[in-house]
Amino acid sequence: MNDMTRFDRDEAARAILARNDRGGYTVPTDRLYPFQWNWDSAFVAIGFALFDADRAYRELERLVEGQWDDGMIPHIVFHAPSDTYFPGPEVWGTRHRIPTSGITQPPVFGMALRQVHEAAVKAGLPQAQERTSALFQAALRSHRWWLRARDPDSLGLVAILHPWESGSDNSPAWDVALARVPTTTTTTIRRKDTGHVDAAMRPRDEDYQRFIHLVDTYRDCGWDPQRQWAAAPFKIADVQMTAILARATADLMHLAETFGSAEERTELSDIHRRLLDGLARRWRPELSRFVSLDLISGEDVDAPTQACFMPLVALRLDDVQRKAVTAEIERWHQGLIVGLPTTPSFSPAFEPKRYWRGPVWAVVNWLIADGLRLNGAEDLARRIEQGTVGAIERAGFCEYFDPTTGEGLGGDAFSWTAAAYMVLRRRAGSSGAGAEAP
Ligand code: 9WN
Repeated sequence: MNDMTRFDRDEAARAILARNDRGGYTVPTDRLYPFQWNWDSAFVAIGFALFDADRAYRELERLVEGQWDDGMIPHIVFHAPSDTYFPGPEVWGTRHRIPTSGITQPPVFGMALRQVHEAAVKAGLPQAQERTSALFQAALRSHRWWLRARDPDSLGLVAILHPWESGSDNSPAWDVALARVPTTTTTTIRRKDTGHVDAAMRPRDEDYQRFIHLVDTYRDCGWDPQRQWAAAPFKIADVQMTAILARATADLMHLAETFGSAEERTELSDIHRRLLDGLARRWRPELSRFVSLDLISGEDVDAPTQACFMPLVALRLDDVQRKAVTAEIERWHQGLIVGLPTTPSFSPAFEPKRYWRGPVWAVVNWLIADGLRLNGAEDLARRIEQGTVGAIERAGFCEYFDPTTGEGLGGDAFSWTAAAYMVLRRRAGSSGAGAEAP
């Protein structure tokens, strides 16, 4: 992509979204991920909002077709059959109107809705009010589900019951907890991912055995949230998930000024307060980061991963915390070509090419930069954005990047990387071309 102008690259990013369009929803990439994924679609909607607010709404509306009656928005909606992905709908065995998975993913949805709404109003799109209003109600029902199903003890932290819910599937953050999950499965595992990309860039077979053991366990609970909560052998109150939920709640509070009732505004403020308090308690000054809580062992999750900085998207840090976090993020970048790595190179768990154990993801940098900017660390935010844009300009719209070499890895022509490029290039201000992350 090095000989392309920024205009050409923007066109290339739009072309990827067009190529991955399957009829109002966007697959993350062809074949490797042939369905609609929850948080991918939310990021993609924000990308669409830059040039086509109607299509941005469609992305969210199609995702909501998969929303369960209890409010959960599943992590995959299987709109049309495909045999290039495992596990497909037959493994999940859920009973929604259309086939879906039975778990969820980070609720970027509320963040996206606010941005799509603002873009639609700016563009004078007809029916923007009605469309936002319907999606606002869907988001509100999903946030209620989160608090009810995933914080039943009112910790102010929401829990994941499966690593796939985190979106950071094989992160070292789950190593200790996942080791307790048996590798036995009743489902036959037929991995397809390693037929599309190098197995060295993917989770290991043992990870998949545990992932599928969890799916088997929850399917045996009939996907009932209370039974799953009681049976879960993996249960982590996750600071990344909680932070995204808290931030999305703040965005819904903003929309609620127009689209919510007085009761709904109060309800959202209460949810927001509860989540901010929960997150604030997870700060560990001796580590300069936030830590998740393993609800089965009662222990802190002390593995350093990108999740530890995600609370910045929701919390206003005090001066001491801000200085500590920015110094820590700078340390994570040292010696690397592209930041922010999902696991720092000083960690024994660091693997620069293996999925969530080191590689850089454009959407993670997008959120972290957003959180840094919210907390007044404008310069570092811009450098992360420029570094990400530069990496995409050098290596293409790949799924993720090796932080030590900048090499593009995983699937290519990736939807959320295309969306991230368009958004970050505008936010970073000057061209990212050739720019290195800090
Ligand atoms: C399982 C689609 C998704 C992302 C996740 C990423 C990966 C799926 C997989 O791909 O997960 O959900 O099969 O590996 O980890 O964040 O949403 O891009």
